[in-house]
Amino acid sequence: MSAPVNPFIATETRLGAQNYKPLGVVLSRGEGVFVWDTDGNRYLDCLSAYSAVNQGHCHPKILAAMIEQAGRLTLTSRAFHNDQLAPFYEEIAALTGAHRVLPMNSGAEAVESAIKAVRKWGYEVKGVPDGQAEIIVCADNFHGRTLGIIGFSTDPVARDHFGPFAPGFKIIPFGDAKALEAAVGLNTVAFLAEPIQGEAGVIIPPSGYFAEVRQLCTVNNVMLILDEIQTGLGRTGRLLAEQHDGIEADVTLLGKALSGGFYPVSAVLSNHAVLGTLKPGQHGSTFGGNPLACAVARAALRVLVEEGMIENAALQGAHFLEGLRSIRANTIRAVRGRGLMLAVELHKEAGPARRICEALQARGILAKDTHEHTIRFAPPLVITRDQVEWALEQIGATLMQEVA
Ligand code: IF1
Repeated sequence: MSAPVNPFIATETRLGAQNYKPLGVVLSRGEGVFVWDTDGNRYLDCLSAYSAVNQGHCHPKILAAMIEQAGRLTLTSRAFHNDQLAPFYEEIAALTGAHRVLPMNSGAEAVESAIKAVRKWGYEVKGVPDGQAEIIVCADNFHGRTLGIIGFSTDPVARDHFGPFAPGFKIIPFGDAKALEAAVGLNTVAFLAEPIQGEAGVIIPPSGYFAEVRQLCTVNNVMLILDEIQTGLGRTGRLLAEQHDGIEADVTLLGKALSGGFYPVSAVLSNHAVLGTLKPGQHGSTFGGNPLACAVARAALRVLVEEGMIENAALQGAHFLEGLRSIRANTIRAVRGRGLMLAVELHKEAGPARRICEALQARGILAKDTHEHTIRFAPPLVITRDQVEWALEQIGATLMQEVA
């Protein structure tokens, strides 16, 4: 028996580009860790819009800041100054220790902007011959969807038939410092990596890896760019995931939760001369650094810190991880996680992880599969211990049921 056709889904299917295959749920409201569908069913959100709503859905303080600013001034362009950009710079710099900030909109734009900036730094500061700058990246990376970025993706789905691509990138295995050492050359300007690979399935590198990477980059005058668009802003139980490794990147990329999910806001943070190479006219964006984005981002950062969300992510994340590890389903191949960035990888024979996500949906949990066999759990950082307990019961029951 086929399910009745949902009119929203039918229209999306008829009129939209089919570049997504969403679960069959149509959401119309969100509050904290919960979202509701158009029939009024409530779900615990274990995706958080790919970690953009770390602060929880429709956080009242971010909402208030957005409404207040939207009624005052939304966009000036960067042809003029506005009174929200300076305090945004000050607050994000104080929080992260960054020396310079470049505001953009999407995550992919932040990545592209960093690539432009480190190349320029390479030519003008490091002295790389023009046109020869090389950036080292990792296999199984995910940094976004633009042509520049997918050109150095190793995922055929993301990359195939979109070429030709820009040269200047060298791909090495993730988590292998020796490979980085061997790959660095005279023209290497940067090493770009995710602290924990998200799309690849929450892949945590061996401990000590990033300390070695930091050392190699420093010794070879190579800029270390960490893409913290997904791992940043509390997701892993620290403000930035780099803090787990006791290191500081030269360039840090933030996006997603920088607005708490209200608005596309991203930023390139640099604690080196990198952003200093950009001169008037060489880079920009109509919306980047607009007063509405800045006001929203300021509130999003404030509640993250003031409401203890980062500490809560560490606490609840540890409990969630322990709970996932204690599930005795033999379909489970591996459980990984740091903070509230968690994943359960199933054995290939267990069938597609999407089936589990559908079963979880029926039990009131929304989660997303990645790469066929892995389910990610990344709830808003405001999740409580009771809610974690409840989620673990549902996840355990679902995985045990799938065995039978
Ligand atoms: C999609 C995953 C998450 C990112 C990192 C940059 C960007 C992303 C580390 C680009 C974006 C997204 C986009 C989303 C799927 C998604 C994702 F499944 F691919 F891995 F979050 F879990 N760097 N990640 O994770 O940011 O331009 O999208 O703002 O549907 O493509 P963006």
